[in-house]
Amino acid sequence: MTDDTVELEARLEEAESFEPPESFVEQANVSDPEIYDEFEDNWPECWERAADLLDWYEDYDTVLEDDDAPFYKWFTGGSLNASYNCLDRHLDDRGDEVAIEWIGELGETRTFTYEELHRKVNEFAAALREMGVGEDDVVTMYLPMIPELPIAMLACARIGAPHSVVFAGFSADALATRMESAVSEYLITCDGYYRRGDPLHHKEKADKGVSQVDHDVETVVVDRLGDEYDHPMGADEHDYGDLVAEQEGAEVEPVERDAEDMLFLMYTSGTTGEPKGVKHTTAGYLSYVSWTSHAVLDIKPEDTYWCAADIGWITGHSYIVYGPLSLGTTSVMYEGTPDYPEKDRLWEIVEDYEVDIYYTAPTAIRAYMKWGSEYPDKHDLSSLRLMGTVGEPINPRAWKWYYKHIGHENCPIVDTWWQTETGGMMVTTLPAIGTMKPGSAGPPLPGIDAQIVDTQGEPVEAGRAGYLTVQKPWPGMLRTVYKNDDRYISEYWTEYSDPDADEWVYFPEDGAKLDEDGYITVLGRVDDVLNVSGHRLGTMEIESAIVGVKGVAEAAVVGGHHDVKGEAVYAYVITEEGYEGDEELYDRIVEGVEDGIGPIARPEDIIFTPELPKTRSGKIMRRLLEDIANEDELGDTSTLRNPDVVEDIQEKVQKD
Ligand code: 6R9
Repeated sequence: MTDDTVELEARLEEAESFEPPESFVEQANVSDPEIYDEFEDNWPECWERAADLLDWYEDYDTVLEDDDAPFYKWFTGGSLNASYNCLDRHLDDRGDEVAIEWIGELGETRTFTYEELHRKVNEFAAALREMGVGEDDVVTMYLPMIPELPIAMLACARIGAPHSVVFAGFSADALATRMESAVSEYLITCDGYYRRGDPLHHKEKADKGVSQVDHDVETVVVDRLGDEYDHPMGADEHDYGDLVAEQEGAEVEPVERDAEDMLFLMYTSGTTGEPKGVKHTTAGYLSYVSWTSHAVLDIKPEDTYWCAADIGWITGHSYIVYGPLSLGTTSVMYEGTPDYPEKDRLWEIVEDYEVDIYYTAPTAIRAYMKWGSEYPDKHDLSSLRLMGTVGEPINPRAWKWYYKHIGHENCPIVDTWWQTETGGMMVTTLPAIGTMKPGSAGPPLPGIDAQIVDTQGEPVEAGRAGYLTVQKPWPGMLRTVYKNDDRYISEYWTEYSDPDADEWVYFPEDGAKLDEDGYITVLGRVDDVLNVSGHRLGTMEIESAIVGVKGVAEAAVVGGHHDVKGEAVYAYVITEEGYEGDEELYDRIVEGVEDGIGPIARPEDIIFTPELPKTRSGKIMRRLLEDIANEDELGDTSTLRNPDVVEDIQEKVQKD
């Protein structure tokens, strides 16, 4: 290193805040700081700005209906179709422009112009109709990152059938639970896919899942592996290729959907064992993701934009599929892993496709940082204009590394806090307006009334930590937990709301800190949800998978700090009489978790213990177990019923 670079490095290390470059501000979609006041002074009508980004069949009469709060309704009286907004309306001006650039695991590529994507979506929509899929029938998709996934989603949207996408890495059991809960009678899956060059036989998992569903299921199977895997087909199964071939050239008129009609369901983890079916609607969700794609991601139709998430999670729904396509841009979809075949794969893609905007998770950035800057340094990344992060808190060191080695100190970074339930981004700087502070997401977006409160619900002072809340509704919000309005209220609208006074406060179950500029640093979940590599996992779900393993009497799962994953799963297990905490049981527990949830929930370590630390009232002290996993100083153990067990466990952890 020269003296200059040492000095630069030191300056970057010390800097607490960064301003967006002038060149960025000049071209930004939103650059007037007045926007915050405009939204506040004109709330809720300010949200017309989001609705105006869409094409409507019927204009809405009312922006927000709050008579039945917290069952809010947005843009009522209006009607539209999401597939029309993401495809048809772009055909005249942008039909020949690329909608999806797909890059496969093995290096193969598929490019879909808006015209082509429109055709594929129409053909599959026609095929679904032919199969009998009607409006409001929930169609489950259990597909990896292949183009047929967004095609199927948009085909469903076209005929008004809500989709429920289940992450391909989830297990057969997880698929079955979700299909059962949504009473979903249709499944779109595939024979398999590649991971690091090796074929995975995905259909075996799908078959196992379907066999556990109580009702009949009709399945469509996409052939991804070709001759590599000759999968057997059952009587209720259709080959995707055959179905669409029969519909060649078919056109399906987009169904006019009411603003509040369901667009999709997405299952996510909560405090209790059962995943929640988060319901999103057509107008509120689509307008909100279009607006945030425009205002925060600064997407323009001529951009090449890349969100490196999986469509199986909300980030991919909102910011690979619906937001970017609604704005008519080019969205990159990458099937592979970041380090296959080499650790510079992503940067090669940025260079080759001249990617303008890149959006990823902190866990990925921490991995790149670990691999070293020589990989991005090999490539010309000067096409990048803006970068983003999502999914978990980003530590300032990773932020600065991203800023320097990927953005070359020339790209603003948006650290976007949001959730499956919020539909789209809620707390982040606007890239051309806000000063960036590494580690702090920023102020709430215009029109979003996010406040940090204490246990009494009173706003905290600057410098203090408390609980993040949202005090006014917003268009992208979930409408309910599917078929479970009670759970919607109890999960989100209980802690800080006052139903008697008709005051409703949304509680996302995150802790946060406020600074003197009103910036919010999100600290993480305050419920029993873990954030492993940006993925939300319920400790109860993992515990119930472990307790299902023969030989396990009791289990407690906690999160421990992990340099790359952020959090990792630690399981404390008590064995049943006659069983030993040996390697064999260890392996069966790992298998149990993989079967119950999926490899993403695999424990980092399993600690066998004769007892779990419990309070006098019999509650497991998870905080204590977390401290042990992190090898932190232990807090107060005086309320324990069985204080000795702590030492035993500590010894075991250290020994391992
Ligand atoms: C979009 C998504 C939501 C949870 C959320 C919070 C954490 C997301 C964050 C962040 C700190 C950020 N989270 N973004 N924490 N800073 N920028 O990730 O949705 O899978 O539902 O997870 O992720 O804890 O409550 P989801």
